[in-house]
This record gives sequence, structure tokens and C-alpha cells, in this order.
Amino acid sequence: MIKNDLSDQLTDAGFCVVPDVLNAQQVSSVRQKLLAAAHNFKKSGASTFMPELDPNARNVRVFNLITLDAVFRQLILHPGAIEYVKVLLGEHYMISNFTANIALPGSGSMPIHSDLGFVSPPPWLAPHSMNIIWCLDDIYESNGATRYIPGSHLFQSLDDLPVEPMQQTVAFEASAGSVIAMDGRMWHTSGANVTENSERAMLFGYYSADFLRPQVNWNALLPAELQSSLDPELFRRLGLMAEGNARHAGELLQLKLHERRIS
Ligand SMILES: O=C(O)CCC(=O)C(=O)O
Repeated sequence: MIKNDLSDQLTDAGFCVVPDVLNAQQVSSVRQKLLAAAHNFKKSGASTFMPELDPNARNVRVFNLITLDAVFRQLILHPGAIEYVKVLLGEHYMISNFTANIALPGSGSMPIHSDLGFVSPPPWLAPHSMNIIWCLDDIYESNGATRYIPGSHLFQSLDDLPVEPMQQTVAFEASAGSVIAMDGRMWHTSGANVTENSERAMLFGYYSADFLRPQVNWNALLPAELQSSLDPELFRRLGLMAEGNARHAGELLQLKLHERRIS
């Protein structure tokens, strides 16, 4: 059941932390599956180090989680997360991406950014995208918790960014099993993991309004046999149906017919 105070916080402050969406046993199972997925991802020839994103290879990036294990196909539509997606995006949300970032001790911050800025040019006037961030470890400042600029979900263009944006960031704090729901306009980055031996594994489910092109092309990315075996709801939310961006045309047509009737 969605908590009203969290829903209000998400709308007003641009984020909320929802505790205990997964229990300890589920966290441990998902974490193990993530490590196996990272291993298989590497074995397939892909790199988990993205020099354009991270300063060194202590950030382990795992892309395209949807193909890597059934548990990720369940998490991306987990009801305890989707109810928060609907707070910002309404009923017509789509899945834009699903990735992981394991920050090992010694990892550093990536460039600060807003995720809406990756899929839509400014002005950024409304929450047309959002993240559901799954915490598979307790996350806190010293183990590289995601950092954000409070209030930055209201920045409308690059002109609103402070001169030294990193200095304005604060770290999220959340226990393993929580999700952080975050407005896609929020400026954020990964923190540096300065601990001796505390890993920080997080999954980033990214969702957007259905009129925005997803960050990845699921049609090209997902093998045909996986596509044909997907649950119909997941198939639809990944935008794999033949119908593309037709909802708004349909609504406009309705409006025209309505106007005709009243004129
Ligand atoms: O790992 C993090 O804390 C942030 C990751 C992120 O923002 C991204 O990959 O775009």
C-alpha cells in the first residue's frame, strides 16, 4: 500500500525512500543473481567498466538486466515500486532502461547529470521520467551512496545548475531492501566508495512517459525468443507491441470529435 507521506515527498522533494520493499532473504537472493549476471555479462565479451562514465574499474556496470535473469524481469514491474512510478508518470509509463552499478571500495564519482536530460532536451518542466533505485546493500555516504542536489528536480535548464554542482550534493541513506524513487529531473551522481571493504550494489530501473523514446531499443536488445516468452504486461511496458506513439493522436481525435459535437 502506498504511503501518502512518501507519495507527497516524491512529488514535492523529488524523491522518497521506501523501506523494506524486499526482505533480507530476497535481498540476498537478488544480490547473488546480480553477481552471477555480472559474471555472465563479462563472459559474453561485454565490459563492466565504462571509462566514459566512471574514473576507474571499481564501478562494475551491468547493462540490460532484463535479459540476464528472470528476477530482474519481476523487479522491474514489482508492485511495491510501480505504485511510486505511477505517482509521477501516471498509468502510461514505459520502461526505459534497467542497469546495475556495484561500487566497490576505491570507486569514484561519475559526472553529475539528470536522467531526463539524457532522453529529452530542455526545458525540463515536468517529471516525464523517474528512477526506481533498488538498494541491495545498506547505502550511506562512505560506501558511495548515490548523491543528489536537493531541489534540483525543479531545474529547468543547464542555466539553473550551481557553479560547483558537486559541492551541493548530499548522499542518500537507505537500508538494504529499500527502493529510492527519484524524479528523472533530479541532478545526481554516484558517490566515491572510500570504505575498506563495504560494497554498494544498486539496481537502476528507469521509466519514462510513453511519448519519450526509451534509453535503449528493447526491440534490438532482447533476443526474439525472449520477447515472445515475455509476460504480456512486460512486453507492453517495454514498448514491444507494433503500436508505437499513437495514444496522443487517439486522444486528440477524441477531442476533435468532442468539439464537433458541442459546436
Ligand atoms: O551509481 C550511482 O549511484 C548512480 C548511477 C547513475 O546515476 C547512472 O548510472 O546514471
